[in-house]
Amino acid sequence: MSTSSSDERTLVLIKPDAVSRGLVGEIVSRFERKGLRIDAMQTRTLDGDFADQHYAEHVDKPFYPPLKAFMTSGPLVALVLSGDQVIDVVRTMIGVTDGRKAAAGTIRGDLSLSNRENLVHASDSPDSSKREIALWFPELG
Ligand code: FUP
Repeated sequence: MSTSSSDERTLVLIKPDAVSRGLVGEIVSRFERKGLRIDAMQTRTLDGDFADQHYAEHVDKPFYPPLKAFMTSGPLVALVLSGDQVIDVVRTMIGVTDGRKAAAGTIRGDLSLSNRENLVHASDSPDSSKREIALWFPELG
């Protein structure tokens, strides 16, 4: 697989609903077939403090308590992916937040019917990618 110094990185989480539904292989396979590179991949179970750090921008929102309960409910798989324009490419591949509204062909559009249990997280900008990779995989910094 070709790489270049201009390749970006992004932080992806395959959330607890995807793990419990046996969809990790399906989701990782989509990223691999796209041509993205897996730089790190690890199973983790979050505690509440780590969830608060990851979702710092959402901790005061009304939907956060059930989101926190969901994200700490079981193991998830964290990945760092790299490739040309990987941040935007992966956001397009996962679809909009609400699985009921996400386009067919996207991960959420094909596999989720929920606005909360929507299978995947992916960094939404270079700034969030940098922050999230430093939080999840400080050894890659
Ligand atoms: P996204 O970037 O698509 O993951 O979405 P957001 O950053 O806006 O939201 C983060 C997570 O909060 C979503 F993946 C699911 C959850 N969420 C809710 O549970 N309810 C909402 O109304 C909005 C988001």
